[in-house]
Amino acid sequence: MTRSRPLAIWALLQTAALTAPLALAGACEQPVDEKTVRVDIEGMVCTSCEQGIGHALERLEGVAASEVDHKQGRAEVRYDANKVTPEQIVTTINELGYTASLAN
Ligand SMILES: [Cu+2]
Repeated sequence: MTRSRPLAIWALLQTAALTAPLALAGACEQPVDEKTVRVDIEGMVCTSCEQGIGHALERLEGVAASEVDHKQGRAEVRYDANKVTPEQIVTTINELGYTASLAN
């Protein structure tokens, strides 16, 4: 059986060639579907409120950036719609003790 060894190596290479791209595809990130949502927030009274909400939002996976304005009582949040929903953003703010709702 002198041919079994090269054959085994050939089979191994074939397997590697077939599975390597698949493995890479699996490790690949989903495409980013970036969106912006505006949230009305009641209960903010100072810049600490803005910062607390901003930090909480940016800890949410999928939130790219947020701008929170306590004077206007709103926030603008950039997020990846493949990772997080506007509802999760609203819930996160509500859990901090504010009253948030999606702005139209
Ligand atoms: Cu405050």
